[in-house]
Amino acid sequence: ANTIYLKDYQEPDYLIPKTQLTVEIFDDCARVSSRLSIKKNHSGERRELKLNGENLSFISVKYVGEESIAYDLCDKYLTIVPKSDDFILEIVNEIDPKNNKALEGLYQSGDIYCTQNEPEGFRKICYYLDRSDVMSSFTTRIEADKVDFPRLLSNGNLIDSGEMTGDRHYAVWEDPFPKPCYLFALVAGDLAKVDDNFTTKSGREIALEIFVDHGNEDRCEHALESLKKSMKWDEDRFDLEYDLDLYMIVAVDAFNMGAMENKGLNIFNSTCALANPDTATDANFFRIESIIAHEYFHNWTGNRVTCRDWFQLTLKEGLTVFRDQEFSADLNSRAVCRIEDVRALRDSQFVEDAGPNAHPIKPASYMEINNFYTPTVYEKGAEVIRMIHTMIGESNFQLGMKKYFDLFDGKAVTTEDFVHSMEVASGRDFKQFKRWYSQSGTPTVQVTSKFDEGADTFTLTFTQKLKNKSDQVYHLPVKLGLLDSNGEELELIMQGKSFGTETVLELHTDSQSFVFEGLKEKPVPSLFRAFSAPIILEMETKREDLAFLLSYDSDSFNRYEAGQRLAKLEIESLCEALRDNKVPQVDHLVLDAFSKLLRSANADEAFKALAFAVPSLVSITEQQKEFSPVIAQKAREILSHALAEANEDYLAEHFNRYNAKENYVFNAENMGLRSFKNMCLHYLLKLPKADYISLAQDQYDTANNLTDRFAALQALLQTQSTARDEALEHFYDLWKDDAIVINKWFAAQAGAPVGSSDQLIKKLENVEAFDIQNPNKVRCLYGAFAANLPQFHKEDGSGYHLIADKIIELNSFNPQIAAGLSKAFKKFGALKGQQKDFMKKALEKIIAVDDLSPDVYEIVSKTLK
Ligand code: BAL
Ligand code: ZN
Repeated sequence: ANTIYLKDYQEPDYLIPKTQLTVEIFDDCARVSSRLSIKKNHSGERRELKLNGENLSFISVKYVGEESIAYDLCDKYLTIVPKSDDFILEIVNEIDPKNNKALEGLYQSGDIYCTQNEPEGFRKICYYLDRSDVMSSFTTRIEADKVDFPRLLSNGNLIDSGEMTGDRHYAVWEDPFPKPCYLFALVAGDLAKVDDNFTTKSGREIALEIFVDHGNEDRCEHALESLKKSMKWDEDRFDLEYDLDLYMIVAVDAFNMGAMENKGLNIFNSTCALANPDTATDANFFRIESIIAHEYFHNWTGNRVTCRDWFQLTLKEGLTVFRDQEFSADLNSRAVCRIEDVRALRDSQFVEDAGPNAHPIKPASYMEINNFYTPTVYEKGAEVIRMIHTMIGESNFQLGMKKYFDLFDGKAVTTEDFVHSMEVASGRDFKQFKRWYSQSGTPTVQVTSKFDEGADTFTLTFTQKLKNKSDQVYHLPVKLGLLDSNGEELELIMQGKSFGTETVLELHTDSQSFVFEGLKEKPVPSLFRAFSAPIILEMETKREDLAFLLSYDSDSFNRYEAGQRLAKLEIESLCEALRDNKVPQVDHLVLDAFSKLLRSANADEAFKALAFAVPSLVSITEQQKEFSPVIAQKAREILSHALAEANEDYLAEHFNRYNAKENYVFNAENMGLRSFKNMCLHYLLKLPKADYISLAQDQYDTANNLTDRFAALQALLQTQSTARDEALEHFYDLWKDDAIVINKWFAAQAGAPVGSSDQLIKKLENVEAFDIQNPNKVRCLYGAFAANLPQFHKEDGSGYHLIADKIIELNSFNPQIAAGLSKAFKKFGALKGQQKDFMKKALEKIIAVDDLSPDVYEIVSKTLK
């Protein structure tokens, strides 16, 4: 596979100001006729024009009005030597959407034709300059059978439509905004429409339309509400208004990604759009709200201002994730959102950054760009934007956004252009800060403290430890406060100046000290509040101080963090005891601290549900000196069991208190109450009592929403009981024909702490509801199994071989999904002995495959290195 480098970027030799497409859909193929207005884009000699094209059946190429043209055709390019600087080409080709199982370009999902063109799918539709810095005004005519394809959709505004002979019809769409071809979309099919409208702040009426399979009309309301909230929020907080008169969303079942922000015509994975209380959990409702928002926000940060090239992907993704995170935080509980965002960041991005496929948020090279739609580019990218926001504040950040649009609206730009806008608006220098874009790995910040009793000073010293030899120190913000022994916030005084009770310090050098004055007693520091920088904090803190912060820190994130650090210290001790064959004893200080939190009056249920949960298995194993998920899982269970036992009465009582049979309403408060109740249930089922199994069984049977029903099923999945088997059977019978809901049944079993195994996976892949060609099902069965660490890393290597075989199977028709699954082998470097040999064999089996895609090759070869 070829490696492509950022340093080799060159401006395009030609531009395509205007694109006119005609797409005719027939039974056995689709015919694409394109009329491209092309213009030379440099002042020198005319060079050859190389149009990208893959998997296309070429038919003809000519200049408009002429008969023939000299051209060269290979499997990747159609090349001509232009006769002038400004000309129109007419090209005809055919494609085979029905057999397009890679789900890139134009393909079939069920009976619907749809497209996915980001990053490089458009070259699978027609010959084109398939690069994001070529922006064009598109007009699209679609022709198809009237009965099978009553809906014909593309970007922009519908300017013409009508009947044709032979039961066919046509529609013509015009998008007034020039765009790169990755934002082109086309949908044809028999879809139901649910509509609504939104009035913008300047008084324009926007039609909102959601297209779904017939029968799913009652699952659209939440997406529509979320869309209206997003439109309003972007006006209120970012002063950004929608620019077309129509906003369409189409939900399809077969989709590689979550959703796609095509101009005026978003295409969504149905899991990320459709919901009602019976078919979606709180987590699904929340995620749908944030993805609808994310795609909507791309209209400005992504579409109006787009990326110069794919190395700049974080320009639009990091910024848009930051925006969707802020949207969710403004609409729900900011504290809960931040905790969940950081938890996800650490469990996926930190792991990626420590593994064989680590890359900077702006990679310097790639073999296959599809492999770079990663937690690093997205979530770490959002953290980098967040650090700028933390350092310059909301009002300067908004001035920076205004500057960004003033300078770059309608252009394809770079991350430097974004940072430049923020520098101009804030008057700051972010030269050093830009290292966050080009260096990979999570930096560690070591902190030591010293209290000088006579001088009444408290000194904090921060030292940066970088991941790679060539790395240079980062510029980063440290938001902090100091607490006195009563848990009160202390005034921060440095060099005689007061900074209130909370401030943001900035680190620039490898070691920096800050002296706080006027302190009569040694304070307890609360550092990196709200997770102000994506770093690993290394600081020796006594268990007593962590318990204290868990009770008193005014920063909710750090309160949560103190509890997690305390629990991790305890789990580490339990792992040691297990390794030494000693009887593991849970520390009373830990149990008391968590029991106190559970009863605390100054925390809400949503927070308690997060803070009372033991740390994730991933976050524990990432800190282990020797990677051993089986021991870590045992230690986790011991702590969970002890917490359940110590609080049994309280959990049982509060489970009942919140077990109200009210109608399901999706809002932050009710979500919090449900998550607390289901957390209680989850802990109660750690205790071997028939009463609690009945409690879960009863909730499963009587729940009036999927959140509670599915939580009961998951609680039962911790047990080996007939209730578990009955619930699983019932769930399958109820939902086997529902493409979305049944996936939860696969994921819950594949990821279960009890009962999952390679044998079970082989059984589940044979049930009727499974389909390896559907990416959602692959993620829910094989993906969930590969994320079930004790199972995937089973001593006999069976987990590795199962997943390797599936990667090989997927590679032959959907390389992108195969490559995604290949990332499961990321702990290769941390393994030892026989376990490592088993994984090595599995990886070598993959790499030996003939016709291995560049997608899979890139991931696996880097893993083996
Ligand atoms: N642009 C790909 C899907 C997304 O990030 O919105
Ligand atoms: Zn995005």
